Amino acid sequence: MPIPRIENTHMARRKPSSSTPASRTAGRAAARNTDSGSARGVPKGTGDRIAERAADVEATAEAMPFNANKPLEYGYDNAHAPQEGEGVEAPSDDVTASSLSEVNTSDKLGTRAGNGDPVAVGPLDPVRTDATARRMTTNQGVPVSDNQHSLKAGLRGPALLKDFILREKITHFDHERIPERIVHARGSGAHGFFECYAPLTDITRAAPFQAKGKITPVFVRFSTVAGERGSKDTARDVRGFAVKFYTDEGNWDLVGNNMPVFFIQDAMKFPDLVHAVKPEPHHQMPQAASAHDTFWDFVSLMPESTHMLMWLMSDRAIPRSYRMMQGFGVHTFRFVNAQGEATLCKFHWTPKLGTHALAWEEAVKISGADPDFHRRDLWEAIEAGEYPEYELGVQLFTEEEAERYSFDILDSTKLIPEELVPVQPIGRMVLNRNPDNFFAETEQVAFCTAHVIPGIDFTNDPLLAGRIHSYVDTQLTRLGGPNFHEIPINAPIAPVHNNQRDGLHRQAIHRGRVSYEPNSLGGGCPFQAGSAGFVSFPEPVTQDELRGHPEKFAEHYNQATLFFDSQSPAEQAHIAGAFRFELSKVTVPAVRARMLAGLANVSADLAAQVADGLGMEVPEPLPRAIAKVPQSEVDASPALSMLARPGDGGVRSRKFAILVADGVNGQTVETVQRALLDAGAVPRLMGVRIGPCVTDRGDTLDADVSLENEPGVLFDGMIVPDGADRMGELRMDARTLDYLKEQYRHCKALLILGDSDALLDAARIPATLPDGGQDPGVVVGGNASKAIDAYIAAAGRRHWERETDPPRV
Ligand code: HDE
Repeated sequence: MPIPRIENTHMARRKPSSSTPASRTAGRAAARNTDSGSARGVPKGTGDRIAERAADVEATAEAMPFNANKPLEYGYDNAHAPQEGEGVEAPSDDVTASSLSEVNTSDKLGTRAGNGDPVAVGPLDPVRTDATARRMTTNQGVPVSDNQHSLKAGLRGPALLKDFILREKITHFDHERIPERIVHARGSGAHGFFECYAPLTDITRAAPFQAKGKITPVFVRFSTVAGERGSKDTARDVRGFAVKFYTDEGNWDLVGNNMPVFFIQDAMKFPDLVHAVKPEPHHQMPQAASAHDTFWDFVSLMPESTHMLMWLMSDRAIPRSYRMMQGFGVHTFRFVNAQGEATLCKFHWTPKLGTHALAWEEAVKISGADPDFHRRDLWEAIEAGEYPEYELGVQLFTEEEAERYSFDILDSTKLIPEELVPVQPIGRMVLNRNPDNFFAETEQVAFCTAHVIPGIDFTNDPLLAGRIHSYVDTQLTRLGGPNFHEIPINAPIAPVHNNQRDGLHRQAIHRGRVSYEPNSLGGGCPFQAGSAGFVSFPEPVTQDELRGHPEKFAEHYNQATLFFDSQSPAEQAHIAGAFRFELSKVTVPAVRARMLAGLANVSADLAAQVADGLGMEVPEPLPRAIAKVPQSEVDASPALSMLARPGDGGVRSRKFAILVADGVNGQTVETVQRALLDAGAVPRLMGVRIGPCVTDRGDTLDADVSLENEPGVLFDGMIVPDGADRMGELRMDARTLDYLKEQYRHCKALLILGDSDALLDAARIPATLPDGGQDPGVVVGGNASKAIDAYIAAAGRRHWERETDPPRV
């Protein structure tokens, strides 16, 4: 068959050329070349698009006869006042276009491009996809006729290599996983917003803090540190608390933790720390746990980690929920105002629901029953409209004040006691939307301490310096190249324009030929922003190049002692118990002894308790690295106790199990359920198995969880309604008593109604505290509606005062 001839419609419609002087014709003809041009440029008004464009390019370039900013690039004063770049508007779109043929549009090309922002910049709508009412296709958009069978030569014949549909599907599947984060691999994320309480213009020009009520979108990722991506949520560990602010002036990442200090003082030691805490390299054990030889060997040789160890062994390391833990920026940062004046600053997030913890034994059991405990909790709360909320506070201080402190504010193993510098609330963050897709958002989000915006700057904290390098570096491998900023979750809502080009997975298609600056062919664009851009705080550098730390860094124990002494008796007991547990898992006695010698510098009492629990003597305290220990500013900091922040949530969004079986008092269940729902709690009916059970009224209740599928550790409290006598099934099930005992042992509130109090006796649960007082967390009531009120008042917290070591129940 002959090849069809395509008619050239443009040529067909071309006008006959007018009578133009020969020199002009030469100029126009030259404008058609891409390799050489006329000496005189091309005149306007010829009506020829190529020539018109050449004339416009010439006019644009001519508008910048020289680089006016050049003289301003030199000298001390100019360095402090960067100039805005020069830019001229091109007379036509053709000037900055890549080609004139861009007028030829199609379904693929869309319209003729303007100088728009890359597609991922701005709201996520353009990249969110949905297959509702759509047919299935390959990645090339080819409709798939059959998604059940591979292509074969005959029904019983061999599969064929040319089955490109099967091969595409399998190949993509083979590459679904990407490298996990080297630390903080396990995490959960959510979208939300930050709202500013009042303008902070006198201390910072940072965009989120410029007006009362100003809203900035955020994405938050909470994480554990040591475990792998699929590890349990309730490990004893530090929690990551990373917030990406999508501000008008670009992305700001506040990549913090739920503890205000860190193990080490210098980034140089980070790989050593992480190697020590991760599963040991020879056998890859233990997973998501610090309770092993290498971790304690390392930290016992690094006395600066002692303060952080106190936090790690405290209840902070086993939060009840991501919604119930604080967050901290850890390092000292700098706020900078429009005049270039700086104020030193520490960031604090405080949860509205207060700070609450699990019991250690409970955390261990939860990790078996529901390794996704914190992920599920966050997801369910947001789906239910119980939006987690945190207040952002700052400690503000000057360089001069900092110099007077007994510790160095560049040392990340130290905090600034709130009694010394109060925390001032500046805004709130609300998490009100779950991600659409875990991988696309929570896994691919790339936080980075180097992502700062005008108004926020670094200090010389040597730990922070290493982080500023590390986060971008790690994304290059994890997200496969330098364009990870274009992944939709990472793209800012502020426009992005620069001359960076190409690289793996580039998404933006840049128009035009200009990818350098200065230029006149692109009208000088994009031009530098000058003082409207990010201007680094001009901190003077005066000392020799060297490796070392200032003397104040050598004091390692004052704040560890401050932390321990500021805890409630129950929290202190938990710290001692945690050290005992972790060190009992160490197999080398010398490491244990070294750690005990370190603890002897923190608290004689703590060291004695831990030593006793390990069957050891307290050794001589470790020698100190500093000859003269500076006097601390405060002896006690009540703000360091979790109990100082009960929050205002009560039982809101907490889960309660109401035990039901045939014969249960239907009226009581109804009353209790209603009261809990009214208080914002999540009541669930727990039966021996899921499904219907018949109440004493003859109506039917539907148990949605069972003793088997949701162990009691997953609930914040338990209620046994009236009717135990009749509920033979429950009485006969040994797990009922186990559950009651566990609830009691983990210091949760119990409500036992009517004749069900016999179960308390059977479980040998006392109604009195060890000191003989009434236990407010064991409510044994007659009248259900009164009793549930008393119960709700008691059930928003743990009743640690009931604890004994070892447990009596
Ligand atoms: Fe990180 N840290 N870190 N870190 N960190 C990472 O970045 C690093 C440190 C923190 O949810 C990595 O993208 C160094 C302190 C959080 O995606 C990596 C040093 C604090 C997250 C990295 C530190 C943190 C990370 C691994 C010492 C609290 C998770 C993957 C100099 C203030 C962010 C990644 C998320 C993640 C390096 C110490 C918090 C390797 C070198 C101190 C919350 O770049």
